[in-house]
Amino acid sequence: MPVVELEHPGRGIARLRIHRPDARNALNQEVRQLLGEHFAALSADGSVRAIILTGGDKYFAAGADIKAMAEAGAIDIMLRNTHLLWRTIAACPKPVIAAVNGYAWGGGCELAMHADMIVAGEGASFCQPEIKVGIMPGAGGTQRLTRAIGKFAAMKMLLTGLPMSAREALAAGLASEVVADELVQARALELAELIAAMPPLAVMQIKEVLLAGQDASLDTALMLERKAFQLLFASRDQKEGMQAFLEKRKPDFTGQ
Ligand code: DAK
Repeated sequence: MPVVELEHPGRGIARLRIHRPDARNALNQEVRQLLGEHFAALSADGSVRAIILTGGDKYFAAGADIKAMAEAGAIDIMLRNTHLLWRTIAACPKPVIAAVNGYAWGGGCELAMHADMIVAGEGASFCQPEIKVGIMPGAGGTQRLTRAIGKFAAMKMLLTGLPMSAREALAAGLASEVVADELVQARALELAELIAAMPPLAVMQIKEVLLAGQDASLDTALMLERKAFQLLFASRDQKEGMQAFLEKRKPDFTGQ
């Protein structure tokens, strides 16, 4: 089995599953490379409407592979250019749902934060323990985490390396939903199916505007929203959605 497996659990849905159970799904260069390649391909695949990112039923990912970093020098790390692989995930225009069981630690927590929604199992935990091995987060842990849960909660996680339970993560805003461990995959799939049935252009515009707007001034962000809103009136799906409502029938969205 490859260390990242691509599955198609439903129409218009792709699921990427990290599979390195002996290393608690730690992210080595092969995993990152494959994630990057899959995300690039799925981003360009018009038939894909939602992506589930998971580590399966036991572990999401316990961070970057420490064995592959322990002896590395600064230039080795720089030349690995892993930010280019992460960037492919961040740039994915399709909605991404992280289905998290077990550890989402270090780079695993950063990976989950690249998703647009996080469905966590009761037993999941989120942690940025890099400080305990002498480093700090390098794939968004200081920035995406702070944007998600605010300065004081983020500082606590980053400076102490203490884990956050799934329930705490939900309360803090780091998870979208918490469900029983055995329901994580089913719930993620259910949400992906809901989104896959939505008009794809509206889905993409919402994701793009929300993410771009987070780092813009409110005025600029509201303008982005307004422009995207106006643009959607050029879509067939807007006509179909509103017509279907008026005719009291189910809309048939085509992505045009
Ligand atoms: N790396 C490598 N191997 C790992 C690992 C990891 N992060 N986590 C677990 N393993 C391996 C263990 O070494 C062990 O291997 P064997 O001894 O069997 O060969 C096996 O998985 C099982 O681990 P445990 O026996 O420890 O399992 P437990 O269930 O008892 O504990 C644990 C699970 C997750 C609590 C524990 O394994 C643990 O604390 N793991 C380390 C967690 C950690 O510190 N994670 C942060 C790593 S640093 C970058 C961007 C980002 C990053 C780096 C660069 N760039 C842009 C350049 C991110 C850095 C990090 O994530």
